[in-house]
This record gives sequence, structure tokens and C-alpha cells, in this order.
Amino acid sequence: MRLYLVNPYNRLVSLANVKENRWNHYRVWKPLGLLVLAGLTPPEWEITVIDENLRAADYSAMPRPDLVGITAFTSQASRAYEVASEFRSRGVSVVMGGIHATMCTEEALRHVDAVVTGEAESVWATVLRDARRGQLQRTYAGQHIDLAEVPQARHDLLAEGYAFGSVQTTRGCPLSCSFCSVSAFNGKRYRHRPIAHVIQELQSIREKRVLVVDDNLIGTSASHIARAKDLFRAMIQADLGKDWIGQVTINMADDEELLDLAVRAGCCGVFIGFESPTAEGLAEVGKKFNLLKGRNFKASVRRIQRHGILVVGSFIMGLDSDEPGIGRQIAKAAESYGVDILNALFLTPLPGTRLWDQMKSQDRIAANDFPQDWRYYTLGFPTAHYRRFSWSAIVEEMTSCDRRFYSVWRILRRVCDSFLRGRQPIRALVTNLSYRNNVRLSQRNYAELDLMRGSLLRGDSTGAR
Ligand code: B12
Ligand code: SF4
Repeated sequence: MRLYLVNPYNRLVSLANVKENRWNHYRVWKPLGLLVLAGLTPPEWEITVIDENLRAADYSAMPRPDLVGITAFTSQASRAYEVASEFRSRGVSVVMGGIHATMCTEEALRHVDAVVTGEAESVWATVLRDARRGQLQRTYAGQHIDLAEVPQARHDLLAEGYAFGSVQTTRGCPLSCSFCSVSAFNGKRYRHRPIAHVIQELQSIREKRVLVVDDNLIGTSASHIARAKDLFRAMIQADLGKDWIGQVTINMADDEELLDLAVRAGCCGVFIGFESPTAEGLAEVGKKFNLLKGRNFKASVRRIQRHGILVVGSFIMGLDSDEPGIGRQIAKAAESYGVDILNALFLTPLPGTRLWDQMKSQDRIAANDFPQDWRYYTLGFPTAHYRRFSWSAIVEEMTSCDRRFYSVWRILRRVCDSFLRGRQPIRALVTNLSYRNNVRLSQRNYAELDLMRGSLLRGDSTGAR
């Protein structure tokens, strides 16, 4: 039995960019969900994992599979349906899973034979059994499982072509930011894999660099942090020799022992969502953690950096509380916090989030010709009607933000600062240049969107309909 597992591309953010921007080699990351699915698949299935983000696939030239499984973030959904249609026209059954199919199940069912919602571990064996018998059901509802049941991901199936390997150590997030789908998908309970399983999987990853995909690697409570420390201790003891990056909340800065263990375990960079430079913005997105009284972001960032860890700061633009000038304000905040890299994103209503429900009820979803328009849901395009910004105004804000933070002069200043503080100047330079190049690609994408905006954004308007 032959099984293809496909990660569809989104031309706007993947394949084209990789070719045109060599720095982006460092930003094409493995579809871990498919590797986990492969780990759940019994040996009688011959599995091929196809990552369209890495290279285009000519499906007509490939042997006919017995079953195709497709994953998709929302931004990949329209391409996912094209791939599904290609295989279904050849009589091959297609199953779709992942975040988009979970949040938009009815839509996905119009394009595929079966949808797996939620986490696949509890249902994938049944799907394969039904597929073998030619008796696929329309939907399978995956449960929030105990993470001891997560198999070792099949890293051997995508062994070449990536700068980073990836691993997951926890699922779920106790917080519930309005724009984020994680707690809706993986639940609010913070679950963690047995540490021995994580270490074993890390040992099977051949790449030196690893992305720890957890949404919040250290968690929020004292017990979460104790578990993160145990994980780091086990990584040190296993002497893995990996350099890894992960997503954390700013509270990582509050614990010197945690920082010390993280670095000794190989941590070289962390991604932190600051989300908004204003208290109103933080309250609006519900990022309670960043609202903690007395938090000095600059001192917190410095404390993390003092351990040699690069800090990527993420901000969202287009909140209802944002005023004209927000682009500059975000760039200045990121500079004053002292982050090494700024990742500024447009407020994007993703299905399954509170933000989506709110904007939908206010008729503010602007890019709404689905499924085609899902490709704009990369957070790199304006997709909503923003309260105080027209489409061109919000693009202008983003441009001014990026131009300021990624000016040659400011990049040099950051790299020199890294050098003087004995941190990672080369890494800081490479990542800054990568982001600077992407800013240029974004400009081209905006121009394309501009051509289409008559239909896409129904004019250049603001606010609720
Ligand atoms: C790592 C990651 C990335 C990596 C991508 C690596 C990759 N190629 O997969 C990078 C950094 C590139 C990335 C980029 C983006 N990401 Co991202 N990312 C994640 C993150 C943190 C982890 C994903 C992961 O590996 N999970 C671990 C695996 C094991 O879980 P899983 O993929 O969910 O798979 C399980 C099930 O879903 C299911 N399943 C999955 N696929 C399939 C397929 C079949 C057939 C079946 C049966 C089951 C099944 O089975 C698996 C085992 O249970 C998630 C958050 C999260 N918790 O998932 C966000 C997340 C997926 N990303 C998100 C977003 C918004 C993006 C971006 C659009 C924006 C951005 N700037 O970050 C871009 C878009 C990229 C694109 N190509 O279009 C959102 C997606 C929401 C949505 N509705 O689409 C998430 C949920 C985060 C959030 N805050 O809401 N991301
Ligand atoms: S943005 Fe981060 S902290 Fe907020 S709910 Fe999502 S995963 Fe949790």
C-alpha cells in the first residue's frame, strides 16, 4: 500500500521565495505533523512525504498511491484543495488533517474524501484501516491525547535539504490570545511528552540546528518551568550537540537558572510575542502575560541576551487600538526593548480564533473570496477591515516599520552591539539580512495585492461594514 503525505506550498511565502532569497534556506522548516503521522503508520504502508515548500512535485509522473494525506495551515488551504483535486481526478482517496481542516471542516469536506479533526494519534490507525477496506468515513475526530502516545517522528523520511530539524515537547497553551488558534486546537491544558521520548527523538535528528516547535516551551506556572529545567538537564546530559531555537514567553527572563540550563542545552535563540507596544493593545489581544505590572521589557530582553541567546520579537499591527504612526511606534519599541530581530505582522483573523468570530460578526473579513483568498492569510497581508487604517495606510505603516528597523545602519548597529557584548554577531547578521530581504519580497507581494485589491478588499476602506 502506497501513502503520499503532502505539505502544500503557498507561492506567496514559500517556493518562489526560497529560490529568490538564499537566506530563506534557513526559513524552510519541516512539516513535523506529517512526520508524526508517518510515525503512526504501520510498516505495510510505503510512505513518501512530499514537501512542496522545498521543491515542486510532478504528481502525474509519480506512481499512483493508494491514499493521500494532506496537511495545511489556513494559508496553504487553497493549494491543498488543488492537490486533492489532482489526485481525486485519478480516483485516489484524499484525507486532510491539520489546523485548517479542523477549523473549516465543512469547507474541506467539499474538496477531500475525509477530514481528520484535531490531533491524529487517536484516529489515524482507524483511517488507514477504513481506507484499506474502501470504507472511509467523512470525518474522524482526534482527541487531546496523553503525549506519551506521540510516536517518534519519522525524521528519516525528510532527511535532505533543510537547515533545521524540528521536534515537539509540549502541546497546548494555558493562555488564550484573541488572534491565536493554539488553545482552540491543542487545548488549554499544557501537556508534555516524557522527557526520555524527546531525547530519543532529538538523537534521531541529523541536522545540527533544531526548531523546538512548542508554542510555549517553558509554560507559565512553576511546575511548567520545573519541567522545562528537567528537559534542559536531560538534554545537557545526553550531550546532543544541537543548537536550537524555541518560542517562549517573556517570563523566561525571570529565572537565571532556567536561562543557564537552556543555553547549556543548546538554546541559541528565542521567539517572543510582545504583540503590542501599548497597554491598550495588549489588553485587546488578551496577552495577559505581557501586562504584568512592573515588567521592564528592555531589562528582561537584556537578561536573556546576556546568556548569548538571540531574541526575536513579534508584534501585531492593525489592532483597533492602534493609531496612525503605529509602524514607527512598533519599530521604536522593538529597538528600545533591544530585540535582535523584529517580526511585525498584520492582525489576521484566522478561523477558530476569537478574533475571527469578532470580525466575522462585524463583517470585517475583507479577503473573503474563499478558498482562493486563504493564501493571503500568512500574516504578511492585510486581510481585514482595520479600524483606523485603509489598506494602503496599513501597508504604509508596515513598510515604515520594516524600513526603520532593517535600515543598513540599524542592522550594523545591532551586529556591532552583539559583537561588543560577546554574543552571536554572525548569526545576528545572517538573520537580519534574511529579514531585510523578505521585506523586499513583501513589497513585491503588496504590489500584487494592490493589483487585485478591487476584488480582494472591496475598495480601500476602513472599519466595520
Ligand atoms: C512550526 C510552526 C510553523 C513553521 C512551519 C513548519 C511546517 N512546515 O509545518 C513555520 C515557522 C514555517 C510556520 C509558519 C507559519 N505559521 Co506556523 N506554526 C508552527 C507551530 C508552532 C507548530 C506546528 C507543528 O509542527 N506542530 C506539531 C505537529 C505534530 O502538530 P500538527 O502540525 O498540528 O499535526 C498534528 C495534527 O494537526 C494532525 N495533522 C496535521 N496534518 C495532518 C494531515 C493529515 C492527513 C492528518 C490525518 C492529520 C494531520 O496530526 C498531527 C499529529 O497529531 C504551530 C502551532 C501548533 N501548535 O501547531 C504554528 C501554526 C500552525 N502556525 C500558524 C501560522 C499562522 C503560521 C503562518 C501563516 C504565519 C507566521 N508568520 O507564523 C506561517 C505560514 C507558513 C505557510 N507555509 O504558509 C498558525 C496557523 C493557524 C491557521 N489557522 O493556519 C499556528 C496554529 C500558530 C497560531 N498561533 O495560531 N509555522
Ligand atoms: S499566542 Fe502564544 S501565549 Fe498566546 S495563546 Fe497562542 S500560544 Fe499561547
